[in-house]
Amino acid sequence: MAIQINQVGYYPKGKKTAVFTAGTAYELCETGTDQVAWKGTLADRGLDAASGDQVRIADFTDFDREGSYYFKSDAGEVSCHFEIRRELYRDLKKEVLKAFYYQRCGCGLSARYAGEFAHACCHTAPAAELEHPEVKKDVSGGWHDAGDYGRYTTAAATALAHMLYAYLFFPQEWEEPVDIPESGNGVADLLNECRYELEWLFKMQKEDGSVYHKVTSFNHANFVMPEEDKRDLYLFPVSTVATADFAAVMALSARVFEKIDASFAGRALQAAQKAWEWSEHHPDFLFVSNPKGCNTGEYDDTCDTDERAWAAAELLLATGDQAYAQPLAKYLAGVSELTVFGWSEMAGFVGLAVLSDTKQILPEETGKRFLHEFEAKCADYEQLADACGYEVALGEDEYTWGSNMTVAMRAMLFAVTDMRKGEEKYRNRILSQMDYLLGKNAAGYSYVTGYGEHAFSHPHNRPTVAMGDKKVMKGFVSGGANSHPCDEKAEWLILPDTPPMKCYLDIWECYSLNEITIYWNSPLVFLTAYLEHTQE
Ligand code: G3I
Ligand code: 9MR
Ligand code: ZN
Repeated sequence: MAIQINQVGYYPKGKKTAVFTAGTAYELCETGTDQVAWKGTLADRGLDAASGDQVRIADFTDFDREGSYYFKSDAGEVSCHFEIRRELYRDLKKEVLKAFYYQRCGCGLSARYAGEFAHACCHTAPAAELEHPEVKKDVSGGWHDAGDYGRYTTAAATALAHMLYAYLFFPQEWEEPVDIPESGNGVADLLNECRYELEWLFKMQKEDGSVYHKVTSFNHANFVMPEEDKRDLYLFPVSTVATADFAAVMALSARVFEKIDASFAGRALQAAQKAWEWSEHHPDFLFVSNPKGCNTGEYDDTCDTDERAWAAAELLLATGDQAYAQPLAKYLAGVSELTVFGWSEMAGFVGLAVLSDTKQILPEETGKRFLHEFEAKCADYEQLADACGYEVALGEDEYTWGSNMTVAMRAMLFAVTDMRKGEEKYRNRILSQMDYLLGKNAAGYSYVTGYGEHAFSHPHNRPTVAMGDKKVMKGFVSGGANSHPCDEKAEWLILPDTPPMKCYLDIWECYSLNEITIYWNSPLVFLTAYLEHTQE
């Protein structure tokens, strides 16, 4: 394929571009009638390093008539079909959220809600502490992290944060039900789904306030349905990152649920404070690597200052108690990267806390520092995107495991900066990042299952594989291109000089390219809500 587009489509208003790798002129044709609705010449961008492609751009921003279309080029190429319409991401927004329901652990998925992907109840046996196996605990519930069946605290906190802030900022976007068992209970399904995870997260806290880093089997399950995975479950040692994350996300939940369910909010705040107390009594970084032979996700980290800062900020907002201001300042002083919203670097969430601080409880200088950093980093990413033929804000050396999340996080950064600045250029940058994720990339795939004519459909996902790798649930985001593949199949199939953006295969065995995970979906929960909310 030589014409790469956002396979879902484009909003009528806002930037619209497509990438051609051959030809000099293009026509935009109406699906069905084949009539030419718009035409233009291609702007030659030359050789693009990240993709190795000769890139020519069709800029059809000025064409704003709603409908279904496809492109033709004078080189004889034809593109996938796509739409131009308002409410472009209304469906996608619901589906990327529904994906979390499919990840639920500790319950059965009924045919009523999961259709052909229904399955029986899984992973309900008590888990044993790895270091003291005689200590057993019920930690059932929550979401399977990814294509594996592990449940990891820091990954959970990350996904929850993207989702809970998406509710705090855009509550109106979550009025439509997504068809989960709780739908219709008077609470937004986004919060219903988050609560399913939060109820599990409570169980991950020990009596003393600290929080286990993860609960997994010692080795990953075979490619069986979750209910057939009977391996023993282990609670891995507590870590300071997990405990601070827990404090932060529970305090955030207390704020979000305050007016919805005061008693749940109270429980969350109490748990957050208990985790905070433990953290403050354990100032040294604590994280225990996987013991020999264990291959489940590590979510290794080297610094907990960003997590502690986020916890302080959220506790300050949840309680209004200025006692948290001093630790907030102390931890923030030790953080250099303020613009990332991922599972290892989290200080960006302090910036989201700042944005949600309508009563101006947080120190003014904290707000100023974040706004300044956000703007400055956006300027860097604008340059990166301009340097790339596909207009994605990713450096050539940044196509690593989960590169799609890096793209989505940068789009989030543009979004939150736009919330403060209200400049059209930011919105256009977000649109371009979405374009990349939904097909305007050199691999030619939409990286969301079920969205786009050429969407990836063989995720590294145990239930999908166990069901025969024939049908796939909609709304899951792939990790994406990775120029340092580290699974056997991809190492074998990706040739050494493949350009980074093309280091992708829609093959289920390739877990370092094509797995799915909760915190690659959750940024799209945020972004679709943002874009729907701000559309003209
Ligand atoms: O940041 C470095 C960069 O400096 C370096 O040049 C580059 C070269 O390899 O690597 C970059 O780090 C990579 C990091 O992800 C950030 O992208 C590591 O190599 C890479 O190994 C690491 O991958 C993580 C992977 O686990 C292995 O630890 C992914 O981020 C993370 O999303 C993934 O998470 C897994 C869980 O362990 C288990 N459950 C599924 C989940 C998703 O695949
Ligand atoms: O399937 C596992 C995937 O979900 C994880 O992200 C990945 C990293 O923890 O590990 C995968 O499991 C592989 C294991 O690490 C090594 N042997 C092959 C396993 C899958 O085929
Ligand atoms: Zn399970």
